[in-house]
Amino acid sequence: MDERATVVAALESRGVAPDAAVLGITGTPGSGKSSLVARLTSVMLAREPSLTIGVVAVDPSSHLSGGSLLGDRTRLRPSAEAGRLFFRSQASATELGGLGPSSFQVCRLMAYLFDLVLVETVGVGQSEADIRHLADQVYLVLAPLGGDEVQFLKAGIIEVPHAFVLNKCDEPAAMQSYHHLQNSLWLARPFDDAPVPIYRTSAKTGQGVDDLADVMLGTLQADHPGISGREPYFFGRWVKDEWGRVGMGHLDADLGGSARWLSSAGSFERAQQSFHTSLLTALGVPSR
Ligand SMILES: Nc1nc2c(ncn2[C@@H]2O[C@H](COP(=O)(O)OP(=O)(O)OP(=O)(O)O)[C@@H](O)[C@H]2O)c(=O)[nH]1
Ligand SMILES: [Mg+2]
Repeated sequence: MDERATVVAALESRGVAPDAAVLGITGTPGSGKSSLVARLTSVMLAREPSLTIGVVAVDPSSHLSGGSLLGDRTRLRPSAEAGRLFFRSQASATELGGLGPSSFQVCRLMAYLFDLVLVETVGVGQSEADIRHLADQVYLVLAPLGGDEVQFLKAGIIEVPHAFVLNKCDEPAAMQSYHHLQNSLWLARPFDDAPVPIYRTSAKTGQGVDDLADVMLGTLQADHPGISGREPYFFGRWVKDEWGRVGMGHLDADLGGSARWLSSAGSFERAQQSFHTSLLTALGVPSR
């Protein structure tokens, strides 16, 4: 077992269950996701004295901007917040910054350790639709007049978020972009029961950040399905990445699919280990 599996096993043996709410913060490069996350976490930790938050940035550039930005802010924070915020930057699994099975495993481990997990990803294409398989709520961050609405319409990703955040509202073009976005959504998502919320924020001035922090804290109270329910999808992704079509065929035809295999194995890590053996056996390769 690797270290991560050892930690999960230790937590499970103490009866700890992964119960965090997971929120996805996605959006175009430079729209202010990391700055916003820094502000939001600061407000949330101040409001809720016992709250703990884990942040994962799955982002090719986060080591340049987001990571150092949050790191700097974390160092400057008052000691009351010390130990309640954890930041982890993760190289993306794909060139486009999409999520992979290892992002899932990092989030799952964090879900054992924190009350709230925030996942920052760059949303540039269809691969980003993966975030909805990981997060209970997805927020898409846009900057004024980026033309992002059109880009997201084309990529089909406009259907993914539960809410939009128009950041950089301190900029003069913000109002025009807000109306543009409202109109695009009306056209692009005609089947929504209620209009999808658009929050207006400025990570620079702090405008609108308190309101958005309240909305996010509300998710902690609401029912969230829990990270375990997301295992079958990411187990399937792992099999596909590691073993391709042969692996998927074995998983579906011989083992009854991800959910069944996971429940018979008892944990994600054990399912991975025994899948390896099972596939080699099915292929007639003697195990060492
Ligand atoms: N005017 C203004 N600038 C902002 C705001 N939020 C972020 N910025 C600036 O925008 C730039 C990008 O901010 P980041 O927070 O790194 O954006 P990001 O979306 O995390 O960027 P990547 O992770 O590289 O995709 C930085 O120069 C920020 O200072 C805002 O609300 N208003
Ligand atoms: Mg960032």
